[in-house]
Amino acid sequence: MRFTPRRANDSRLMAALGAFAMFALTSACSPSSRSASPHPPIPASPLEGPTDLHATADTRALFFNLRRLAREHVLFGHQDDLAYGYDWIAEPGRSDVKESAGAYPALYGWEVSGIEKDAPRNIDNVDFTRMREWIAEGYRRGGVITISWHVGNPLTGGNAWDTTSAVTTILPGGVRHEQFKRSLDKLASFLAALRAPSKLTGADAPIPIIFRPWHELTGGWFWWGVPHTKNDEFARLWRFTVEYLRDVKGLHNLLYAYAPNAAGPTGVDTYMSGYPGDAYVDVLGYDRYLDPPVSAAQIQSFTRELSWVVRQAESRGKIPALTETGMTAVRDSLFWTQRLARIVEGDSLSRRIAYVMVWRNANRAGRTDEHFFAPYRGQQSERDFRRFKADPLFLFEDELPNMYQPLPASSR
Ligand code: BMA
Repeated sequence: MRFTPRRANDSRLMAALGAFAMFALTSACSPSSRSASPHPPIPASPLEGPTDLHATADTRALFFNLRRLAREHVLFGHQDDLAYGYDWIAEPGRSDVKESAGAYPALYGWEVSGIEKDAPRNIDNVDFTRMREWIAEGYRRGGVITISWHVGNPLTGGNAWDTTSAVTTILPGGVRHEQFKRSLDKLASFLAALRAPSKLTGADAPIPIIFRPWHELTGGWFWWGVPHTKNDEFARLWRFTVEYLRDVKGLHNLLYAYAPNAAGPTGVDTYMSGYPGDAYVDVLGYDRYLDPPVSAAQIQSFTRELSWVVRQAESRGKIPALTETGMTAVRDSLFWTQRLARIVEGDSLSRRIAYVMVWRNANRAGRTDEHFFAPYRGQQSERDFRRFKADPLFLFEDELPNMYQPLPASSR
């Protein structure tokens, strides 16, 4: 693992490096970090801000605002919210969340699978040029942007769900390493093109992005999942990805979200199995979905898992988040207040996640299944969703403070 300081004379950097090196030495070899016991060692001293010591001012402000706001509020997010909905596609201004709750989501999720193949549209048929416009639109209104990457299998050319082991081949020295760097080059070009007037200066600047690569690593359904890797290949892939985008491509508008899925009896048994180290992660995320009927026991276990993630994040100076959740087709008219809100508000720790994002509302045309995770106008949970919106814990876009306004050091 290589972490080359970019400014050797930065005493703050050297202090962080010293702490990190001490933590890395004490934990990298310890069985707990490798066997990923639910309570891995807590670092000597959390990094004090974003992992990128050269993050843009807007990106640094977003980091500190998310971490600070998490003590009192949870941003509500939705995937592909501006691009399409249950019964519309690419209609200006439309949003199923806005049309059912009365406001846009506070956080917008986008997916860039296909960018690595120079495709004009992503895996869900969203045009990349339009996506850049929608990302800028949400940012201009003050929203927060997060991006995932269901990148195709680099060895077989298959999709993300082709679980032919491939991580070894794209690491330095692997047969597809040069190809992988080209994929990262294309991703970097897209991310670098996400620009808008800075919320701070008004000058054209990169839009801060919470980048969530290699997600659901503790599951076996993606080729990058830890079950398809050996030793610390996943952590090495994560560190290479961060160092290449940051240090080679010069991207300083990214916060990196590490997002395992629920796995094992406690849900978080293997959470740290791919953990690359505190110097490479800004957000500790968690992906878990719900199927009806949701039992009280499921609500309680989900609350316990979120509390664990919050405790880990806060002890490391990171941002905790429920990075993907929801119930397919929301087949529960009280899902929002009686299930999701109950899970998040279940105890004093679980409610301190910074955001919760539900997955996309696939357009029903051409589908035989109902694949949506937020209500649309007239959907059975719409009324309950409005009650959820009224819950002061949860913030939609119309309730957001300026997430890009620098916080004084005293209140970070
Ligand atoms: C999955 C499903 C797929 C989609 C993929 C990437 O959860 O929604 O339909 O292609 O995410 O967005």
